[in-house]
Amino acid sequence: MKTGVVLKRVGGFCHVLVDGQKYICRLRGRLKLEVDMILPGDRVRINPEQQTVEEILPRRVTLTRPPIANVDQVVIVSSLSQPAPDWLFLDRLLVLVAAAGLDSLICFNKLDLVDEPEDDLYARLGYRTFSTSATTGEGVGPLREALAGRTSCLAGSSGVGKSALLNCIIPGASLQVGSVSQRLQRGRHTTRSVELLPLPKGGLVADTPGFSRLSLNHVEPFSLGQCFPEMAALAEGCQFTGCLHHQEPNCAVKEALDREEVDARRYRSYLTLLQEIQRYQQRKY
Ligand SMILES: Nc1nc2c(ncn2[C@@H]2O[C@H](COP(=O)(O)OP(=O)(O)O)[C@@H](O)[C@H]2O)c(=O)[nH]1
Ligand SMILES: [Mg+2]
Ligand SMILES: [Zn+2]
Repeated sequence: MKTGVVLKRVGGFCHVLVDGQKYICRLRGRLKLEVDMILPGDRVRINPEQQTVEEILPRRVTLTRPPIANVDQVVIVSSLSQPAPDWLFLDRLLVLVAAAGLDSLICFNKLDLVDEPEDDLYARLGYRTFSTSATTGEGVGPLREALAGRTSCLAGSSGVGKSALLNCIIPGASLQVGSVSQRLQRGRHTTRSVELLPLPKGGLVADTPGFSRLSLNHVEPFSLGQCFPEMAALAEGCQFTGCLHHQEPNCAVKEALDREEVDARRYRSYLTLLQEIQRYQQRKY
């Protein structure tokens, strides 16, 4: 018996990676009933001679959209140009990843298209950021290091260069890279099964169609502030416990905002997302 990790599931078969080697296994006996519950990233015990999955090991984390098990970190990819960065979308993804209890890495791609790199606000906020060009390969080394040995998935809008980056990181991955318009023509109903790709230095990564659960409806208003590190750090100084940093008096976040110590654009993102959550909660009751 050997322990491995499921890379993908095709019908009743699992592609399992064990010590760098791939096995295509069917499920044994009663496990057949559980085949639909197996996700890429699940750890399983296999019988290599029989090519059978004998046991599904307990799961640490489950992501539903994209459906992957045991993800450690999410790489949020944004492009510096073409398309221009969508900061609200980046902040929304950062909240989604934090609310899922996962680490986020931010990758600013298409560095070759800009003269000046962005002022790295996000690095100052404590996020791990990377500036890369999938075209020239610049900056891809540190990102490759950050993926080594961990299970990661990529998130971000279509066209920012997720597949191109993975082709750079994994020689021979040959993921389909396309222009934004080509993609739209292909239609939105194209479904791809999720697959984890083994990385050269160990670890796994999924080139997913992105985090498609983009609503924050499952996040509580107070937890939202906890997902903005600069606000979470100040919240203790607010007069009210559970302060939402919006209309409350003596709010340490708004005071810091007035002193320009909290970035105004980040605060606007926060308010936009807060109002979205609050509107949802009002409808619910
Ligand atoms: N100039 C430049 N173009 C890039 C870079 N990375 C990706 N692209 C282009 O951006 C488009 C979208 O890339 P793709 O990897 O398919 O994006 P995805 O939708 O996020 O997977 C393609 O035309 C790529 O050639 C980059 O670093 N620089
Ligand atoms: Mg892609
Ligand atoms: Zn406050």
